[in-house]
Formats: sequence, C-alpha cells, structure tokens
Amino acid sequence: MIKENLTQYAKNFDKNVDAFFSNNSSEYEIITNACKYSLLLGGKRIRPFLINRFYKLCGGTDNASFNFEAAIECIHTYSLIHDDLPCMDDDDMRRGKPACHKKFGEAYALLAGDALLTSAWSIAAQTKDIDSNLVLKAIKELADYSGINGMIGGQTVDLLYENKNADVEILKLICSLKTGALIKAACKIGCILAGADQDKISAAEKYADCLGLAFQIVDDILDEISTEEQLGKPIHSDKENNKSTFVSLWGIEKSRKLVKELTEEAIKQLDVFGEAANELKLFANYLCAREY
Ligand code: GRG
Repeated sequence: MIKENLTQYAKNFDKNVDAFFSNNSSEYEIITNACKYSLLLGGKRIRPFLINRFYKLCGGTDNASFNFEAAIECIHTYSLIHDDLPCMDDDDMRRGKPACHKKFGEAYALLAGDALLTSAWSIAAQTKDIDSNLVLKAIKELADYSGINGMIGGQTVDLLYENKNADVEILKLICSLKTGALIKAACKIGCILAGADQDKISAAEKYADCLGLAFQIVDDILDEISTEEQLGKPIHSDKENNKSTFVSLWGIEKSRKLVKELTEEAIKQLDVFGEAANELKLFANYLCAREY
C-alpha cells in the first residue's frame, strides 16, 4: 500500500517537474537535456514525498507545496551528479544508467549540477497560494540544510576522512549532514509551508533525524549485501575509496538492530499528529526495510 502510494506519487512528480525545464535558445539545449536526463532518471522521490505528506498532515489541502517538492529534488539530483564526478566518488552508473558525466561529459555534468541548484531557488520562489513569509522561511531552511552546515559540510567531512579511520561519532556527523540534512529539510518544510506550530515542526525534525540515520545504515547494508544490478549503481564504492561505513564498524547484525530501533523511535515521534500520520509511520517502516 505505502509502496504503491510512493510509486504513484513519483509518477505524478515526474509528469509535472518537466515543465520547470525549458531553454530560451536551442544553442544551449544540451544543458537542459543534461538536467532533465538526471532529474528524470527514476529516483524514488523520497524527499519531495516527505514535503508533500507533511504539508498535508499539517493541514495543507492544495498542491501549493509542489514547487518546493521540485526544488528539493533538483538539489538532491545536483548532489548526485557532482558526487559521481571523477573528483568525488568517481562512479560511472547512477540509478541503473550512465551517470551524467558519462553521458554528457564532465564539464556539462558540472554545469548541469550548478543549473539544477540555481533552478531550485527560482522554482521555490515562484510558489503560489502560500503566505510569502512562510515561503521565505522555507527557502532559508532549504538553503541552510543544503549548504555548509548541512549537506556540503557532510560531504566535506566525508572527503576529509577518506583513507582515515572514521569512528562512529564522525560517521554519525557525516550521515546527519550528508544524508540527514535534506531529509530533515523536507520534513520541516512541509510543516512550515502549512503554517504548523513549533511542536509539530520539532516532532517532524526528530522523525527526520531517526529516519535519516536509519536510511544511511540501510544504504550501507545494501551496499554490502546487494548486487550492482539490484542497486543500479556500483557497490562497495566506499570500500574502494577507503571510507568507513556503519557496516564496516558494526557488522550487519548490529547495524540491522539499530535500524529497527531508529525506525521505532521515528514512528513514536509522529504520535502528536494522531491517526493521520499512519502513512508516514508506514513510510518509515518501508524505507528501512527497502531492498534497493
Ligand atoms: C557533491 C554537493 C555534493 C554533495 C554530495 C548527497 C551527497 C552529498 C552525495 C550522494 C551520495 C550518497 C551516497 C549520499 C547519501 C545519501 C543517499 C543514500 C543518497 C541516495 O538517495 P536516494 O536513495 O536516491 O533517495 P534516489 O536515486 O532514489 O533519488
């Protein structure tokens, strides 16, 4: 049921996000094509789904949060494009297809990432039917969680600890910023756009904290036990880049136990929302039991 809801959401998202990307001159259509190639490569759409559902959970009744749903996926996609570049993780495949730089070359992949990041702000700023103070607050959250004290900070610590033995505290820091920051931004932005009170925003934030960590541990487990075909991307790339992972530090069994505890903790945080939060509870279970 939750799997179908997410698939249906992703289908609808893909149909509508396309409209944000067009070029005024065919001279530079390669960059529009590179952006759309990566954006429409079949991601799970977890972050936009979270914005959408927290918006609805906090009383949003229309589709006004869609611009932010598109914006956060643009930022996520840019991070994947840049992360796959030879100067970062140097991965050739993404979502089962050639990575952006393999398809369009490194220079255009760099530009496509830049274009997606800058488009995100334009798309978010064009939000209609929501109080502009709330839109501004949501833009700030998105920028902060994507930036130095968010995803970029996490990627930086990750790079600094290549070829060094990161301990669990460092790994948690990397995870909370690199993976957790955008997930947290998504949950909070959905609430903010709907004008939710601070108690609800804080509950969403705690749900996101647990979910983000559990999600990354699951990612590490899958990297250990799955095949390249199942994941659609190279496996063991952390090992090859001499990076520690939760699995390399804890082993599979302890990692799985922690995922279970974090999922239960995430679910508990949603009690303040009442029965309406059942779908997001199922979502936490689904995400942590995923096989790809
Ligand atoms: C290079 C600016 C820059 C940032 C890099 C997010 C990130 C930081 C790198 C991506 C690589 C990575 C393993 C990140 C951890 C978060 C994660 C598990 C991303 C994959 O997200 P999914 O599973 O991907 O939502 P899909 O393909 O479904 O969108």
